[in-house]
Amino acid sequence: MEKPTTSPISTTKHGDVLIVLSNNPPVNALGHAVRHGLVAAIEEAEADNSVSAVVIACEGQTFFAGADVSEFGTPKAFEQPMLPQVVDRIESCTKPVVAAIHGTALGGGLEVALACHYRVAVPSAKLGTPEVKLGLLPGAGGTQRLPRVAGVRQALEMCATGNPIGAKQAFDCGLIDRLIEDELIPHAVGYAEEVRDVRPLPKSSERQYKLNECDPTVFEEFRAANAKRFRGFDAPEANVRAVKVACEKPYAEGVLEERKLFMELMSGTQAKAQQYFFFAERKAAKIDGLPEGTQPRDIKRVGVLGAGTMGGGISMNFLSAGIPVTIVEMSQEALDRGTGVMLRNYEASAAKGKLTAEQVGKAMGLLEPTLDFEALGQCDLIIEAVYENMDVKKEVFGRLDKIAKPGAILASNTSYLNVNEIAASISRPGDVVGMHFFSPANVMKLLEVVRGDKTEPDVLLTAMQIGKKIRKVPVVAGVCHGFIGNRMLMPRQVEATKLLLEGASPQQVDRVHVEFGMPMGPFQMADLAGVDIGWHRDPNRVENVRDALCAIDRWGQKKGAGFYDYDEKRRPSPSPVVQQIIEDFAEKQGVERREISDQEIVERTLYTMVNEGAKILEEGTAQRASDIDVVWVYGYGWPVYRGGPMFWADTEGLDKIVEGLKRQEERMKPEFSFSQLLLDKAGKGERFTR
Ligand code: 3H9
Repeated sequence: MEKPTTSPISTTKHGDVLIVLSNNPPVNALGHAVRHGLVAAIEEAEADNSVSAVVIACEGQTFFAGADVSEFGTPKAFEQPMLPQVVDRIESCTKPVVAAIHGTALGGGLEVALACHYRVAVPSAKLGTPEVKLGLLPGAGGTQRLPRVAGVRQALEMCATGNPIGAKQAFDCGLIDRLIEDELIPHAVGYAEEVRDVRPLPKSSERQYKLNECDPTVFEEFRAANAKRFRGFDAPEANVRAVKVACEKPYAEGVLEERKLFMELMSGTQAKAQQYFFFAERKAAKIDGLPEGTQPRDIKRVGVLGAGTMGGGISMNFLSAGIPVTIVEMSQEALDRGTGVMLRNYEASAAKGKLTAEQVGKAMGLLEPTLDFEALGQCDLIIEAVYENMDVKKEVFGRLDKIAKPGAILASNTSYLNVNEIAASISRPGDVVGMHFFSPANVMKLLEVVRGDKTEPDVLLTAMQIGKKIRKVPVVAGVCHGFIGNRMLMPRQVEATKLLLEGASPQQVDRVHVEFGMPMGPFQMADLAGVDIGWHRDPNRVENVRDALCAIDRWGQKKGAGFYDYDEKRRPSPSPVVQQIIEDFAEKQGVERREISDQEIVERTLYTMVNEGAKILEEGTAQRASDIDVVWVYGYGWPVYRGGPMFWADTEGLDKIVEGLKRQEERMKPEFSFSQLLLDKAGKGERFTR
């Protein structure tokens, strides 16, 4: 095994305990040098007669957060020692090894801890196996050791969902041997001294009793309970199978099976997509062209204008993050209704055990509901969530201009409108930015931060940073109709509607999208959001299928009818009425109806989105292709195992996308036109993403 020139692993002796310390910022990922250093440290402990126990700990913000994902797909990942060898070497150490955990012990990090003979942790630590979120499974014995230590049910939950557990829960299930309130390393050394003479050494791989306790029906139950959540994904099922193997075969065979499943996943497209997305999400936080030294503005209080569904949801994000909110409405009734909904939402979370009553009280205690517009004058960031109309927005911004304090950031939650035009209507355009939340705003992770031509760099930076603070995934977008997400929705909607006239049914179009992995298709989405959104509200003016549906009150789920019929439990069924409306329109417009293939639906509704994404990219409306993918995964439920529309296009091959679009070009005119960037990249055999 080749020795790295400098090692992130250092060792020091405290009495007869060897402290092995990793210093590999930012998250102590288990790259080659760390793996090498860990094995060398164990060899050192074995060779030194004055050492009788070992403590493995990390410097910085966290215990090992897993394998180094940036090594995946490179020769570095295969450099000896690989992680399975490292963990085996730790477990086979003839002297007791104690893992001292703070921050997050994740993935390979938890596998290192599991290979240690004992684990101690601070109460704030989190432990998990998030590999499934990267399209993988724990590949260094984790699926075999975890059920033996924490129990099968717990291991199944952790491996297949990837969600971490807190140290307290880890202690309760036996994953942690002792919780340490303060000064982790000295106490871990104390613990090592207590256990130094205990023999035989407790090895996770040799434990059996928790496996014997396992009820074999647990696997089927778990699969059934999570079927919807895991739909389309390869990795959760592979995790379930690997944990099941632990119950069925001896450890040595189990790890071989685990390795096989790991390699299968690793070589598949889903893992590549999910690993790409891991970095895409983190890259999205970076702002291109930000002048060096730009500092964010201080946000102590946020103002929200409008207590409707959007305003209430937006407010909850800040309250949950401990930031006081002043919320303004025009009537007491609307204000009471809005704050009532917020409270009920919080209480519903508490009922599910996601929050304590105390946390609900604390969040609501930070809310100042008022009818006094001028109260917004004390806020550092004001977000308007009023009616989506340019005149209304300008009027509101004009009023804010008069009362907002100097330096306050004025944000619009508009989902389509021109932020430059709004900014130009007031005396401080540099303070204006778009903050486009997605509905339900307290749940959806995406935040499009719209950078106007005049938006000051520190305003943009503040909006991005506060977005992260309220646990959103903020993405910078430029000004255009619909920004990144809604703009790409438009060509999809246009073609989906045309396809209905040409012979497809709403259910066929929706099925193709659901089979692709989307949570729902365009017509299911229209029914859910409201077919009447953006409708002109004149039942006598019927120019298209949507107008016809709205005119007869088929506004979607809320009316029990839209593109589909709904029963009292909101279960959809195809509607003969809608079918007739479609056929009548086709006849009126002289559209010849024909059989539509699923492939045509893919080409006209999904390939067109890629084309629009490429336009967004070439105009600079998105900073990078991966930002578009982040928008679509977090804002619209694009299946993460396909990476996002731009990554998916790369996977398909851009030449194939262009070919498909060319096939459909005539039918898609006049609305459709090619993105030059797409044509160029396809011509040169290039990709959008790396
Ligand atoms: C695994 O372990 C497989 C094994 O079972 C089997 C192997 C054979 N690698 O998220 P942040 C970077 S799979 C490389 O913003 P936070 C990240 O890109 C692994 N780099 O911080 C970012 O870089 P930059 C299983 C990593 O405080 C910086 O660190 N483990 C890794 O919000 C800061 O990250 C996981 O999936 C990594 N593993 O959150 C854990 N992790 O500054 C993944 C992070 O250049 N990591 N980086 O943009 C996390 O969940 C979070 O990073 C963590 C910190 C909670 C640790």
